[in-house]
Amino acid sequence: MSALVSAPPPNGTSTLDTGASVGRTDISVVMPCLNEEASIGTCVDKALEGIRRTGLQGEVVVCDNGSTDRSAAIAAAHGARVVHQPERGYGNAYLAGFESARGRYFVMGDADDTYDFTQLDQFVALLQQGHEYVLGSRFKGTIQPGAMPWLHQYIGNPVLTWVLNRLFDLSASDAHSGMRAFTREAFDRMHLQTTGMEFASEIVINAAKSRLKTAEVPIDYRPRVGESKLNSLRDGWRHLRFMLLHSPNHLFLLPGLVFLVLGLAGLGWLLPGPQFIAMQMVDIHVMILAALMAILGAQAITLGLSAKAYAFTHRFVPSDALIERFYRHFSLERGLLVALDLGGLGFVVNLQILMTWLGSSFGDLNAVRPALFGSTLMMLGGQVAFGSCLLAILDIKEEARRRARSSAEAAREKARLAAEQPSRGRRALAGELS
Ligand SMILES: Nc1nc2c(ncn2[C@@H]2O[C@H](COP(=O)(O)OP(=O)(O)OP(=O)(O)O)[C@@H](O)[C@H]2O)c(=O)[nH]1
Ligand SMILES: [Mg+2]
Repeated sequence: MSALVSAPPPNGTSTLDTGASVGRTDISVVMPCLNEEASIGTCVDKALEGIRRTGLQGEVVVCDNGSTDRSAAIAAAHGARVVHQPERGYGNAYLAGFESARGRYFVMGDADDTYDFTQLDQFVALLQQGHEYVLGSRFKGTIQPGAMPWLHQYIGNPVLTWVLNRLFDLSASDAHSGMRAFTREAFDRMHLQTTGMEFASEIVINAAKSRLKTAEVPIDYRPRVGESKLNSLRDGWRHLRFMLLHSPNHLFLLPGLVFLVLGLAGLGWLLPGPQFIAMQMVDIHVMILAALMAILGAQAITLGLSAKAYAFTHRFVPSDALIERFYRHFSLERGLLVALDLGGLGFVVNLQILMTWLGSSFGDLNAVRPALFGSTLMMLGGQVAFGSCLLAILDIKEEARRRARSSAEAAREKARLAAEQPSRGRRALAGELS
């Protein structure tokens, strides 16, 4: 494979020259590159060697992310096709690289010589066997001395991998490995869109959500050549933030449910009077806390359902069983009815207190417990009413889609019946017209 070198365009992502584009392309090795002149040449050489080992045809695509050194020229001189992404960011660089890739198998990895691209034949072999996504695992392979800082090896990576596995019910051994492979079709199905380092998390999460057939390969991880672009704290937080924002179940619904149940239980427990735990009196202060917890819980649940509805209707997630089931039973009217019941009950409790007070000619009133209970129910009623309106708004588009789908299905069913039993079909039609 040969390459010609020309000057990068002033802006926009564009392909430079290539010698790798001629003929069939099976494998595209894509590398993001930001000032990696010390290692990029070796990486391209190793990737070409890796492709040769598979016996297939391939190309190496280096996505230059605004390097100010000679990275782009060196990559091209070693036989890579260089594309340019002026918008900084690990995810941005990869997205531009994949967009221009021509192969049916995509292999990705850093341009800093930490990953051994000659091992890519193991990834491709698994893809050829029918796997759709292959993760290179450094923790199952060999991490050479000095390759990974202590903080990353024993805290950052294991903790982030553990959180990711828990939140998304996965069993990845190295969620932030930079060397992976997938089929072109799998890439399309993942709908990747993040721009920074969290791109690595997005791939793992979306691969799972898209139900890709996955496998892991143990790989070697070597000390980096050149300066690291990673900022441990900023990039670690971006991973964590991304995971939480993509998991409304854990961010909202689970804590919301815990708060609501504990809050309601506390309210019910303290409604008749003070209680004792290990000879300690628990009284009105705890009841106030319980009331606030119940309100916070209901709020978090409404927000969680709204977040899920938003993600579903905007197609961030391919499917969501919980929200689909929820909307099968939910309607604005039902929501408002529940709100009316809750709020109404609270109102009646408070009305009774008022009547008693009036009955005693505005005498001494000691009804803090039932008043707190009643007011909390009224608040919850209001919350359910407003929450139902928001959930109905979020469903407007989806509801129209459902209606169109069911009328199309009804028309199909009618046509099928008419075709199957012309006489019965005609009778049914006649009945409908009459
Ligand atoms: N972080 C970062 N990397 C970029 C960017 N653009 C391209 N890259 C490339 O993305 C790859 C990953 O960056 P690294 O600095 O190696 O990040 P890392 O592998 O998490 O950290 P190290 O363990 O220090 O290698 C490298 O090939 C970079 O050159 C960018 O804007 N930010
Ligand atoms: Mg690296």
